Amino acid sequence: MNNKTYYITTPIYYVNDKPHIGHAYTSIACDVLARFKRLDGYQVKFLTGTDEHGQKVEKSAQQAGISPQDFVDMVSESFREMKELLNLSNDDFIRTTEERHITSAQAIWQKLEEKGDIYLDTYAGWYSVRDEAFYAESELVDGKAPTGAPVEWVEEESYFFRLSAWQDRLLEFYEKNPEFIAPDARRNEVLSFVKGGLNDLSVSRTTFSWGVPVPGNDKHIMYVWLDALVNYITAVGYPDQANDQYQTFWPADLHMVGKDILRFHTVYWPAFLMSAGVEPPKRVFAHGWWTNEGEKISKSLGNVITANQLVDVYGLDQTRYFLLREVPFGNDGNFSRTSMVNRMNAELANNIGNLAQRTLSIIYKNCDQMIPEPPTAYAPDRTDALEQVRTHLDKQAFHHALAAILEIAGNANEKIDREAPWALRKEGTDEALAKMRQVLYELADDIRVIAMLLQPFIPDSADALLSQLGIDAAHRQFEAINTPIKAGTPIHKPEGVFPRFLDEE
Ligand code: ME8
Repeated sequence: MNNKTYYITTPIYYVNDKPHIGHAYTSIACDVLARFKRLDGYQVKFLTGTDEHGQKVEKSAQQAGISPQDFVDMVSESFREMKELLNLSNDDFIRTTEERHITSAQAIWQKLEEKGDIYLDTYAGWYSVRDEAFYAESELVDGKAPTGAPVEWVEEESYFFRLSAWQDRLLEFYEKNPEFIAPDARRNEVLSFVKGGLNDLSVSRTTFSWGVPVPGNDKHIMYVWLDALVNYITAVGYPDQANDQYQTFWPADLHMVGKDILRFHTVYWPAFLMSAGVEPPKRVFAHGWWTNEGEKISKSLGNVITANQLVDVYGLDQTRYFLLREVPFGNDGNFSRTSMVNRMNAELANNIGNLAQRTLSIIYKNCDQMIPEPPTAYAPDRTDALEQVRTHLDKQAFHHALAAILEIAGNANEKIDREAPWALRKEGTDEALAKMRQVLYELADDIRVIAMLLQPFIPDSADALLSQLGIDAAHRQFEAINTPIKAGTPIHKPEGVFPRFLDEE
């Protein structure tokens, strides 16, 4: 039985929109971590899915002129298709309209109620449908939500969650779990928000019906955020806490979210869970926001970059690589065609692709189409390289992890230029040919390590490289990082893995 486990989640996406660069970003980041952990010997659960209730979705269905159920069935499918499109390795895909989830959401509601944390009153205040969030008068900026979303006045009977009573326990929880909120700047934001005092939270609505009915009073439906957050425990079988999945995977190791939904995940969610007697997740990482050529991405500006467009124009692994390489994870990022093309050409095509193509072509032509025998054994300790990548990824520092891998490629490129195996072959003496075999063997093994470490980021291309090198599946797991490539392994005629992008514009 494997006792190293890892449970990672994306937010569940609203089905009011097609998947775009932002959704792709979060999902790819999670996929990289899930793949890394699997290669590192962990039993992994990677969850994603769709958030299908609430006023925003109901409105979108009305605009589309179809029933909410038909609408969510249709749009959730385009999110499910991200798995194929982006080569995601999620183990489950949850929809909040599923029976398993409705059971789970109602069960937690009953727990909160038994605990005395839910009471009936009247809500009178502002609501933003776009954000699916309640706002205090004092939070409004020029009559709008702080996010810029329009707000409407709502006055209706509502159940409340006694969030105010959880202030001290939340602060104590943050104190005891300094890794719970990342990056640090976000942690500070949350701390000062909670220290400023918490109001009770309205957790039900009565003026529309597209949601989970409140147990015992189906005039009310549950607030979409309470409903949505629960997905993370539904997927491990809640309310059954004795089952295998729950026992193995809860508490989750990481909820990955965008900075827009930090408060829901780091204030409301742990409060709900503690109230229900469920352990909070271990960590929430809030990443930054993408703009397009310097502009905020929005439907109304018509500058939304869909996940499909990215893959069609630039390629799948190129997209995966760019998104995690371009921006220090946690910061905001700007998408531009120029920087995308530069990264693809300079780093994937030149730095890694050429290294592999040059090395393998010389081996193919001059070493009987097999990995040559090196005169001197070459088995450097690769533990440190792996450890560096692991440490960076445990902090969600994707950009540092990639930089560490590129450094190995940089060193190998220096080696090939310095040792010039083509010149050694030309020289042709026994001594020169022995040296050539040595250099080529070393380079092949360096490429093996680079490709192994790149597997989580660019799975198809890394697979192609490892296959060219004749590395079998068992030797692609990280425990085999120190098993050098076998001399005598036949190689196929090498084909370029990273085409250069020729910009017609
Ligand atoms: O908030 N840049 O769903 P959502 C980076 N259903 N990331 C972006 C982005 C951008 N421009 N735009 C979107 C919801 N994202 C709720 C979540 S979870 C229990 C419920 C990503 O469809 C980012 O991860 O609005 C953000 O948090 C998420 O999409 C919001 O997706």
